[in-house]
Amino acid sequence: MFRSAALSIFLITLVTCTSGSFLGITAEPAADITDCKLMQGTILYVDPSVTLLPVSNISKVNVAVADVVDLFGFQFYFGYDTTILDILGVAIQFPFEGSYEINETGGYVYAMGIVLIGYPTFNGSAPLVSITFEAVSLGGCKLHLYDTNLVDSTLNPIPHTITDGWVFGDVDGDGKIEIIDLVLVVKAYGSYPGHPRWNPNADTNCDGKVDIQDLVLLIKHFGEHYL
Ligand SMILES: [Ca+2]
Ligand SMILES: [Ca+2]
Repeated sequence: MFRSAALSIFLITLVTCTSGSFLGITAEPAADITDCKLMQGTILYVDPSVTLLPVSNISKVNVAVADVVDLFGFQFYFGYDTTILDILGVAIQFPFEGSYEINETGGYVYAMGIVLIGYPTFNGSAPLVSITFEAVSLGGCKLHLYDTNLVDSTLNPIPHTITDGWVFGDVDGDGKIEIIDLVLVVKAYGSYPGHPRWNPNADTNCDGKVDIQDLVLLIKHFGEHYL
């Protein structure tokens, strides 16, 4: 009963702290990984930022917070491509409790939590929620955090930066990152959706274009085997 009351207060606060609806809660604009390394302050991020995952394999990422002070509660949406990933499980991490929804139609996981009754608000860095998934088809997929909210013990929003993650297999799906994958990226280099040379599997960082960043990602993991 006590916990339900606390959850209700948290939800009401999230609504009143924003000018929009509950689903319209906004946060700081997302920054890329390079920017985040240069920034100070609280970060909500996908850890690890890159997950290499061949088809039919299972992996897990955490949605984690870094350098937070007086964290009482959180909520976020975790968007993903349902044609590439199947969400298998979601777990709110200690010392938080909460709830979640896996919405395959909308292509997102929604999660919220508050500190367990009897525990102090949280300071520091820790995973908030773990999300387990299986790759069901070849390709890359951004793990996009949006409509995020962190609140402190006075139920005021905590400013924070967001860092997304992404998942990819290798370009040709044989479980190895080798020269043929680089060749496929080169063949699709400069392309985008609708372009005659577009190959979505070559867009390893899922930003809608095949460019130097896709090559760099492959080179970074060159020689790795997954099967
Ligand atoms: Ca390959
Ligand atoms: Ca790309």
